[in-house]
Amino acid sequence: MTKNEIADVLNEIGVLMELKGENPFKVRAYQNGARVLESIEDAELGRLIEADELKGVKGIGEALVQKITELHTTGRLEFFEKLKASIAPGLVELLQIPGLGPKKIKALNEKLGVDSIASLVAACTDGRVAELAGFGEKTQAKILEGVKNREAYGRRHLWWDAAEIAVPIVAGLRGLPQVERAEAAGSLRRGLETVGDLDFIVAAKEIAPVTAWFTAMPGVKEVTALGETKASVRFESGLQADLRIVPAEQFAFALHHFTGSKDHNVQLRQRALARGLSLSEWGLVPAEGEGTAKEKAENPALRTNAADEAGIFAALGLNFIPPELREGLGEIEAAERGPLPKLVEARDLRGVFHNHTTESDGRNTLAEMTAAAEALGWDYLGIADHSKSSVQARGLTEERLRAQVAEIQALNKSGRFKTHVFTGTECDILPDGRLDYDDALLAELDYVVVSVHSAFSQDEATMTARIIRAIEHPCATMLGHLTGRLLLRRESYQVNVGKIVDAAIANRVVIELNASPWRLDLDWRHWRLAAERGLVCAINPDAHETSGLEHVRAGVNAARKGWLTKEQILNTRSLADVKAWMAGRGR
Ligand code: DGT
Ligand code: CA
Ligand code: CA
Ligand code: ZN
Repeated sequence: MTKNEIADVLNEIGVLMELKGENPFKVRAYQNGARVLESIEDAELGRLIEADELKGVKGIGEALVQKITELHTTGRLEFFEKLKASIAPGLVELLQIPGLGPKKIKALNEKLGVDSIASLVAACTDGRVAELAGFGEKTQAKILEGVKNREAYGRRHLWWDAAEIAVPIVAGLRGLPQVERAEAAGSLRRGLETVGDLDFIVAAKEIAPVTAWFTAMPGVKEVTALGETKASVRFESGLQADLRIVPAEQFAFALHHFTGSKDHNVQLRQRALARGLSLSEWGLVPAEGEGTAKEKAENPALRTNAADEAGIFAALGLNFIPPELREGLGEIEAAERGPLPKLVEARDLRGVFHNHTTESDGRNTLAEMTAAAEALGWDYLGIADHSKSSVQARGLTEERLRAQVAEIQALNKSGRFKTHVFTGTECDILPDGRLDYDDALLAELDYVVVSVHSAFSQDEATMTARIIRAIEHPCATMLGHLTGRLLLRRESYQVNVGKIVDAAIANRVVIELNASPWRLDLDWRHWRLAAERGLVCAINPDAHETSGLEHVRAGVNAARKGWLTKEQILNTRSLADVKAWMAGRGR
C-alpha cells in the first residue's frame, strides 16, 4: 500500500474509534499519524520500515508502527478488519450525511437507538432529535435535508439531463455583453454517458458581472465556491457546475484542459514535453527557463498562440481531435498518422428503427410517431412494438401484430406522410433463445429486432448461448440493447459481449446502439473494434413517445465516442438501400 492509502486507513480507524466512543487521545493518535505519513515520501517510508526506524519518527507512536508496517507489507490490517466488523454498517453509512460526525452519531445511537438512515429519518420526523441536548430544531432540519440530498449529491447524472441544464447556461453566458466566448467543457463536451459535474469556460473582458449572473441563475440552490476567476454552484437536482473565466488568449488552452479527459491531457502533456514544451490550462510554453507555466503563458514572447483547439493540436504536430475521442485511447497516435475518421453526425441519420407506439407500451400512436419522424426530416421510421411474452408492456398477439402490419401498409399507401414506415417487432428472446413469434409471422415483417426482457439472472454462458441462438435465427435483423443495463439504475446481465459480436458479424445481424439516455447499449467502448471487424450499427432511439425520437442525439454522441463513421451505421443509408438490406437478409 502507498502511504496515502495507509493514511486513509488510519483516518478511517480514527473515525470508527470515535464512533465507538474510544479515548479521544487514542483517536487523535491515528489522525496525527495519518498526517505525518502523508508528509513522508513513499520510498522513504519503505526505507524506514525496512530499517525499523519508523518508531523514531515524530508523531508515529508505538501502536501505529506495527499497523503501518502490516499495511505497507500485506495491504491488510487485521485490527482494522475487526474494528469494522464490530460496528453496525448502518452507523457507518450515517457518516455520509452532511453535518453528522462520529460524536453526533454516537449520541443519536445511544439516546435514541438510531442505527440506520431509516431510523434517523424516523427520529427526525417525530421531533425526537430536536429534543436531544446539543441538537435542536435547526440541526434536525439540516439532517433531514442532508438525507434527502444524499442520493442526488452522491450520484452522477445522465448525459441527457446534464445537457438539458447546460445548453441554456451556455446560451445565457454568450448573451452577456462582457462575454466573448463561452463553451461547456468536461465530460459533458466529451459526450460521456454520465456526467459528474458541469464545467464552463468563458473568455470575458470583465469578470464580476459574469460570476454574478452565474451564481444567480434560476435553479441554483447553493453557491459552493466564489473566487476571483471562478465560481461553483449546486442545483436543486444535486448537479454541480464549475465556471472558469480566462483572458481571451488563454481560452483555447483552458477549454482544452478542462475538456479532458485526464488521460488524454496527461498523454498530450507528455508529447509536449518531448518537444521541449509545457502544456497547461494557461498555454503552451517552453519547458525550460525561469518562472512558472502560468507566468510564461502571460508573456507574449514565450507563449504559443492558438485561437482555437485546432491550433493547439497543430502546434504539437497533430490533426484535430474531436472532444468525444479524447479518452486517451489511441487518439493522439491516430491524429499523428493523419486526419481522424469523419465521425457520424446527427444530420447523417435518415431514419430510425426500434420504436414503440400505444399498441404496446408507447405513449404516442403510429400516426403521431410518423408525424414526428417526418418533422425530423427522416425518410423512414421503424415500428417495433413488444411481442406477446412481454405482457407487462402489452406485447402484441399474432392477431394484433398482423392488424398493425395492415395499418402500417395502409398508412404508407395513403401518402399521408413523406416518411416511410417499416413494419417490425421487438421480439422477445425467450429464456431458451427461441423467438416469441413463429417463423411465418416473422417473415411477413420488414425487419425483426430481437431483445432480452426476461430471465436476467441467467449465468453468462446460458445468456450468451441464448442470445446467439436468436442472432442465428434467419429472421433476426438486429439485436436490441445487448447488455440490458440501465445507467445509474441497473447493472447489465451477465453476457459475453465479444462472442455476441462475433455471432452478429457472422450472421450479418446489426447490433443496435440503443440511444435511450438510460441505456446507450452497446457501450461505446466496444464499438471501435467491433465496427473495424465488420459489425454494422443502428442508432435506435427505442422511443416510447414522440419526444423520445430526439434521443438519437445521445446515441450519436456514443457512436462518435466509438469512432463510428456514417458508413458503419445502417440508418444513415437511403430508404432504397435500407429496403435492399432488409430484403437481402436471406428471407
Ligand atoms: P466528470 O465531471 O467526473 O464527469 O468528469 P470530467 O472529465 O468533467 O472531470 P472534472 O470535472 O473533474 O474536470 C474536467 C477536466 O479537467 C478533466 O476532464 C480534465 C481536467 N482536469 C481536472 N483535474 C485534472 C488533473 O488533476 N489533471 C489533469 N491532467 N487534468 C485534470
Ligand atoms: Ca465535469
Ligand atoms: Ca468539474
Ligand atoms: Zn426493449
